[in-house]
Amino acid sequence: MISRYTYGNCIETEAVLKKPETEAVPLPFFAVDTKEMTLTYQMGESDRVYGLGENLRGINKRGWIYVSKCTDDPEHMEDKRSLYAAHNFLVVDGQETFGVFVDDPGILSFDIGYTKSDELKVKASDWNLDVYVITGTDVKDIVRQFRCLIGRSYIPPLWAFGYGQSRWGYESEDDVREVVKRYRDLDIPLDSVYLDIDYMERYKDFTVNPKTFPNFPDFVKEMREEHIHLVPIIDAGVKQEEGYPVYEEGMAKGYFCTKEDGTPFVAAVWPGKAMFPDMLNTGARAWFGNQYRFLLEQGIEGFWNDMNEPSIFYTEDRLNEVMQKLEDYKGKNLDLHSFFEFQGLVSGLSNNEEDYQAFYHNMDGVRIRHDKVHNLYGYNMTRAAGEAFERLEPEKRILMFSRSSYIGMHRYGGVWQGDNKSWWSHLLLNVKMMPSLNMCGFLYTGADIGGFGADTTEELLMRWLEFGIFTPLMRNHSAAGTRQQEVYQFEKTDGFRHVIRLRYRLIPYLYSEYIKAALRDEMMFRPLSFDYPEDSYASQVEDQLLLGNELMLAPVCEQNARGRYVYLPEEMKLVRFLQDGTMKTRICPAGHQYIDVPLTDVVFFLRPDCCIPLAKPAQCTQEIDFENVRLLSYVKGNMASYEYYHDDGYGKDYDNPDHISILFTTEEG
Ligand code: MIG
Repeated sequence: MISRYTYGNCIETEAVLKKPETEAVPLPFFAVDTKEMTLTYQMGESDRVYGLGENLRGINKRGWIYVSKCTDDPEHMEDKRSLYAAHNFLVVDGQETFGVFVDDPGILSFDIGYTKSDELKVKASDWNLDVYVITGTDVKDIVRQFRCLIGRSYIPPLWAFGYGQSRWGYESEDDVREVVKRYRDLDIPLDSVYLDIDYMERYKDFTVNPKTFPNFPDFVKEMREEHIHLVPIIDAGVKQEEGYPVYEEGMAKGYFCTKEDGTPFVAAVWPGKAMFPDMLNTGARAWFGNQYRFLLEQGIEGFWNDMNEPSIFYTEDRLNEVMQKLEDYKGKNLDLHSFFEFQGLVSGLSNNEEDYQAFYHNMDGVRIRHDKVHNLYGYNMTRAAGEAFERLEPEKRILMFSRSSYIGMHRYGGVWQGDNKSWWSHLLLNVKMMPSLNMCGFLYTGADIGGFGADTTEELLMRWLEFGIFTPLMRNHSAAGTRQQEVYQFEKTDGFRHVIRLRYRLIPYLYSEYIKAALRDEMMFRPLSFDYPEDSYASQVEDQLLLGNELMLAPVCEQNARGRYVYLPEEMKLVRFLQDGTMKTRICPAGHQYIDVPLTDVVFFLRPDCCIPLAKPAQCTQEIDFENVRLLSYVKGNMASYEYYHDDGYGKDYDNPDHISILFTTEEG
């Protein structure tokens, strides 16, 4: 059951499409303090708290304070409180079990046992909220109801399940050709190459550098013939430059955000001085969305939206102010206090709170200061694109994922998990974020495999791929200036080939699981406790996941580890794929087991009476044979069965029952 409670005058976020009537009765579970602007729940000693989508720390969120404030901060350290998204949905599971979604586009904090260990306190910065409280038979049921409330998750094209190579720094056609060639020469499958900001002309959105990509449509075609999709990046800020049509048109139509006095709000980002399209304005959104046509018409079928928190390097106004103040320091003897102030002046230029209070949106006639709706910006940039794709390419699925997001955006695209680092702890963070993102509707997701910032290692990349072959978005991406991270940069490529090939064998299963999860409002990745609620140990497991109804994953996330302890809530079949092409299986009893996982082995667990389809190896998604699959099964009773979803991978006829077939077997395989 879902009940809605409204406080103040809510700003419409469109996270929820069909809103239930507002309840008059007091909010259940929580004590409400309208002065403090808080909702407080008294947690039982062993209550667990799940959710918050893209965020730091555990699967169980208890024990920390989180802030919903979309932020471009590439230091994903344990002590941070926010990442790029605001996903205000939680499920408390324990003495009482319920879900809560706080629909508020402003800054919110979730103190989950941080100040007081038994208190869950949600604090708003404005008292205009819609609060949804959801009860149900169990956690999975509550999540399902929530997902139904917020609408069906985005479905990407099939090719987006292939492996993608990316790097900030591919500058030209030849750079891209080289990547493809190296993969093809090594017989390692690949479906896409990502174009980072370097493909543009001086970082101008919807331009292609004519010097480095002299004939872009032909190049896109050449790549398509190689079964490669190019996926360009789009940044939120539009370069301020006379004669640049996107800028001029946006100015003429009044589609950019402005300062209080109506003059342009200018922020510096990659293109230099730039304007932010008013993504919260219907007209501006349609206009910005239409710009994607420039690339669609050249054969592009996928995009990633970046810098849409929106990220600000500095604003013109603040820079002038700071420059002025720096003048004052000239020739002065700085005492410690003024030294730190001096230092802070420059470092405080980026993503400055005050800058977010200095510009305005025109929300279809209502003028709203940006900070009140901050968390909706990236969502609406991606929505602009998604709505445009429906108009421009109604028959086709277009790949779209974003860095910043809010619940509601999950209907238009996926998310990648932002600028992580080549750290073992960030591989684990990737694992932990999968289920919480799924809870909030984000199914198409993955992290930068190998890590974005910092130098990766061959071993980290290998272990990350061994997990990444299960995530819908499987992309190796890294920052300019870091160690080259394409798999062919390393000494032993046979292991990489083996692991990435296995991804392609698993795609029929992964794709089927993805679509079923989207169509049925289910989670593709779940914490163990969601399926084994009676098992008190399962609720403590933070480094294993269930995938679909069939698999359990237990990734190795430690340097030099050649195995790990795995907790099995029940007897399962261990499946091991070795680099020599063989597969080995054995039945593992319930309980704690030490499992050997040599560096290039892929290991997962199959649940009783389950089977999954496994395709023959393929070099790209187009070559996968979805019909002639073998079944990998664990028959404990009489039979193992699987509900197999399979369609053409491109059309939108999702609900056609012909796409479902039941596979079953009575034999071990
Ligand atoms: O300020 O476009 O998260 O994936 O490579 C950095 C360059 C801007 C941040 C993205 C990252 C991308 C990078 N971008």
